[in-house]
Amino acid sequence: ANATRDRLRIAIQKSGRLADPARSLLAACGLSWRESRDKLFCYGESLPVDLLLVRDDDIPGLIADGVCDYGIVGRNELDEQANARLEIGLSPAYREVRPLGFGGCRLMLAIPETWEWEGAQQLQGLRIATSYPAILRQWLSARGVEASVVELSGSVEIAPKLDTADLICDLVSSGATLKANQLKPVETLLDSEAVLAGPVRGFNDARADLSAMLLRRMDGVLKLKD
Ligand code: PRT
Ligand code: ZN
Repeated sequence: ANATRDRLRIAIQKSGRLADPARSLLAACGLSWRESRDKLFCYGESLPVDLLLVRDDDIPGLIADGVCDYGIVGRNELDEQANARLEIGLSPAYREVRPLGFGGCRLMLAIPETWEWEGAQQLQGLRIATSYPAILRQWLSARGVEASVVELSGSVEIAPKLDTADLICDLVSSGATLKANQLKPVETLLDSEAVLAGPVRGFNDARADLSAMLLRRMDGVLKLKD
């Protein structure tokens, strides 16, 4: 994990919502690449900064294991995996370095439209479907609520209809998906957006200067954006 390297390696989503904006941001920082045939690795040409194209779920772990130095990932994914690591006694091993201003969404509790929202205590004994079990468990325990967390990797919003859960905790942007499933958002657990995630400790090799330059350029690009 602490191997010396003279190139910087950044993990980004291969395809999905964050893939294009992440590449555009890095290109705006002056980076250019030559893609490998399998399209999983992009070799940095203008600077020694390479890209690894992966599932977003893999990004926190790749940084924690030292396989990648930085990653562009949703705060929701980063926090979920940090909480999951804490639950088993591991330190996060990565941190949020910069918010990036795209991929905005909120992790919210949503209940059937016909219910009246009376607060967290109402959740006692209920079943909540989510892809973010660690964040949800943390939120519930901070409020002294015992509910059962039903972990689903996708299609969380149909769980109440299928009666596999009473309500859900899911990402919301426009709210159209909730509406289409007769659900209404009632509490925000997390305000999320894409972030640059990086190591907890600095580098003691060529990556230190590269990293400083990348952050400087990124700050310049982000400032231009707002
Ligand atoms: O394949 P891979 O595992 O890499 O991709 P993925 O399918 O896990 O992720 P992807 O591409 O769907 O999302 C990547 C990141 O985008 C998420 O982790 C969030 O940080 C961010 N993001 C921003 C969102 C949304 N907005 C969003 N709306 N991720 C998911 N959604 C879902 C939402 O849960 C709902 O089901 O999109 C649906 C539509 O949302 P509404 O509210 O506009 O209807
Ligand atoms: Zn994913």
